[in-house]
Amino acid sequence: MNSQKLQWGWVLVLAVTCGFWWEATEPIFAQSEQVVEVTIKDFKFVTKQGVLRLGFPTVIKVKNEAAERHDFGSTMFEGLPTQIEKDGVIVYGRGLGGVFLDPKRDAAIRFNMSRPGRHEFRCSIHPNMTGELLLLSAEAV
Ligand SMILES: [Cu+2]
Repeated sequence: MNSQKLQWGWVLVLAVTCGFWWEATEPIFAQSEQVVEVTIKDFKFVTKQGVLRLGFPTVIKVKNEAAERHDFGSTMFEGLPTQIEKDGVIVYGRGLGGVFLDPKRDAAIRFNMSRPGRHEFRCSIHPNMTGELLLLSAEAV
C-alpha cells in the first residue's frame, strides 16, 4: 500500500515536471513558427499576417467568431504534409483541404510554406467569402 502511494507520488512529480517543460518550451516553438491569424466575422475573413517566408513552418490560426458554421479551405497546403488541430484533436495528412468550424470555435493549420505567390482561401459554405495570403519568394526578402 505504501509503495502504491509512492508510485502515484512519482506520477505526480512527472506530470508537474512535464508541465513545466511544456510551459518553458512552448514559446520557443511558437517563435520558430510564422503565424497568420484569420478571424471569421460578418461573413468575412479578416487576416493578420506579417511577412511570410518560403520554407518556414507556418501556422494559420483560424477563429470563427460568427454564429454560423464556416469553412477555411485552400489549395495552398495541397499535397504538403499538413497538421490540423481542432478541438484538441490533431489530424495529419497530405490531402487536407481545410477545416470546418462551428460557431465560436478555432483551429490551427500547420505546414511549411513552400510555394511563392498569392494563395487564396475560401469558405465552401459561402463561396463569396474569400481571402488571400501573400508569400514572398526568398530573393525578395
Ligand atoms: Cu462561410
